[in-house]
This record gives sequence, structure tokens and C-alpha cells, in this order.
Amino acid sequence: MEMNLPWVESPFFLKILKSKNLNSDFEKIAIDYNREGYVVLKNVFSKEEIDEIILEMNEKAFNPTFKYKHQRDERRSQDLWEYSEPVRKMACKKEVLDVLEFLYDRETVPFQTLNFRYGSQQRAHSDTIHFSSLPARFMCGVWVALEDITEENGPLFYYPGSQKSIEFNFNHFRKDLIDNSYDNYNQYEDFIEEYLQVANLEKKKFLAKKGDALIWSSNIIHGGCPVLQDGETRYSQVTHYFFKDCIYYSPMGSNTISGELAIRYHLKNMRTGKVEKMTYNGYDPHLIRTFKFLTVINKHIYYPGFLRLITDFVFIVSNFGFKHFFKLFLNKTKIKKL
Ligand SMILES: O=C(O)CCC(=O)C(=O)O
Ligand SMILES: [Fe+2]
Repeated sequence: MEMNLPWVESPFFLKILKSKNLNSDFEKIAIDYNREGYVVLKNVFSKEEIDEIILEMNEKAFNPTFKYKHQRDERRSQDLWEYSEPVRKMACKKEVLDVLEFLYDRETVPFQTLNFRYGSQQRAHSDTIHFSSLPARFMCGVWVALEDITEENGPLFYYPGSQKSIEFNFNHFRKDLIDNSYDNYNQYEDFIEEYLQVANLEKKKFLAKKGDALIWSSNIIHGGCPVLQDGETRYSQVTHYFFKDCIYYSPMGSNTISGELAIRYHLKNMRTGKVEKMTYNGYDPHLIRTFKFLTVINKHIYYPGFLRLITDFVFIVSNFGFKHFFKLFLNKTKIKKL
């Protein structure tokens, strides 16, 4: 039975596995991923590939005189791939993409890099709160050690099997109908912490060697351990991936009760450098913006084109300015669907 889920996350996983006639290596990868929610690829990146990236991180991401349009601080920089070919190449490494495409049976859409100089010390979370897809769970992360990871420098931690729980978001623990935003992210973190106290899951740490990678499924609970040695580095690169022919959204900014989603209209595929076209399994979605960035997907609301154009105009000009409106218009991007 095919479901709207990656086959490795399907309740019919074992049946599908049998029908695939895989060799024992691939079979093991699939079984581990299904059961544990992660797999480790040992020694996939060479010293040369890594040293080049560390140089780029120090010369660009963590150099305050280098002009940088994305989020960064002294610990972490987002989307360095837009400035660095070695970073982009790591994110698009064939050996890794082959495994991802095997696990998800769809082409990968690498869309975000995070380069860490120090341990994130991030509290436990699932990436599904930030990145989700329709159909669900077509998202994963790959964490690469750019130096040896020890107990001291804040290793990645994760809870094997936790990906099998539901995709928690605000409607699971908030009583009101408020639209979510990053302002209340800590309520989600508090919730996950309490959940872990009753969930009977084992905590593991990724004590990786330089060049090792860990693939984790969208819903596995993970985070960063405390850094025990002050000032000790933990050079690492994370890439977040979606997969083709999905609708991409962020539950964190969505109203998951009313089904109004914060759609990621401008998601750039780093393999092509272009904004990724969203479809639902290849079918064109009908996206209607309801309020600010929120969007519903349906087939029945009639919303005359000229009305949409007026409200889109007001919305885009007030949020991004005149220039952006014309840029969008001329590029024939999804202005009508915004
Ligand atoms: O590297 C870490 O410590 C955590 C990173 C993380 O949670 C992520 O990139 O999704
Ligand atoms: Fe994460």
C-alpha cells in the first residue's frame, strides 16, 4: 500500500522493503532509518574538502567585515552556501544525495545550510516545527563533523525512535487559537522537554570523527549538548533537505488549527540556484493567502483575480516595498498565488 509518506516512514515499511530486493548494505540502511530515524555515514568527506570549508567559514561567515545578508552570529551562520562553492558542494555531495534519494524515493531539494563554529547548545526539538511538507515528512537533515567531536565541545544529541511520535506543534498543547510565531518558540521547547521525561527514549550523542555524517529524519528529537570547555570549537555543517513535488511550509509560523500555513514561497534549491516549484505529488496547488503570510490550499474558494491583485499589492508593498512588487511581477513568480 502506497501512502503519502516516505516509504521508510510508512507503516507498510516491511512489506515495501521485501518488494524492493535490496542488497544487504542498502537493506540495513533502510531498516536502521525506519527504526531509529537516523543513519551514520562514516568518513564521507575528505580532509581537503573540509579544510576548504573551515577557511571559508573564517574568511566569510565569521568575518565581520565580509558583507553577509543572512543570519549569523559568532556561533552559527545561515546559508553560507550562497557565498561559498565548497559549502554548496558539501551540501550536494553525490554519495550523500544517493542515500537520501534511496531513503525518500524522490529527488532532493537541499535548501539551507548552517555552519557552526561552536556547539549550538540548542534545546531538544524536531525539525518538523521549522520545516514541514505536504505530503508529510519529506524533509531531513545531514550533520557533518568538520573536526573530531568530543564530550567537551557540545556534540549533537538525538533520541532514536522519537521520529515515530506525532509531529508536535502548538495545537497539541495550546488552548487558544493564536497564530504562532517565533516569539513563543520556548513554549514548544518546554513542551518537548516535558514529553521527553515521560517518553522513555534513550539519549545518544554523535561523537563523530572529522568527515563523518549523520542523516536524521525530520521528526527525530535532537539538539546540542552543553559546551564543557569554554571557547572550544565544534566546526560542523548542517544541510536541511526537502524533496521534490511537495508543498513546503513552516509550522512554527502557521496556524495549524485553521490550516493556514506559512508557505515557503521563496525556497531556493541549492542544486539549481532557483526557487523550487511547489506541487502536491505533481499536482498544481491552489494557494490563497488569507492574512499576512498565511495561506490556505483549496479548490473551492472563489477569489476574483483583481481583488487578489489589490490585496497582494498592498501586502507586498507594505512589507517589502515597491521595487519588490515589480521584481516579482516581472519575474512572473507566484504573485497571483501570494
Ligand atoms: O548542531 C546542533 O547542535 C543542532 C543543529 C540542529 O538542530 C539543526 O540544524 O537542525
Ligand atoms: Fe534541528
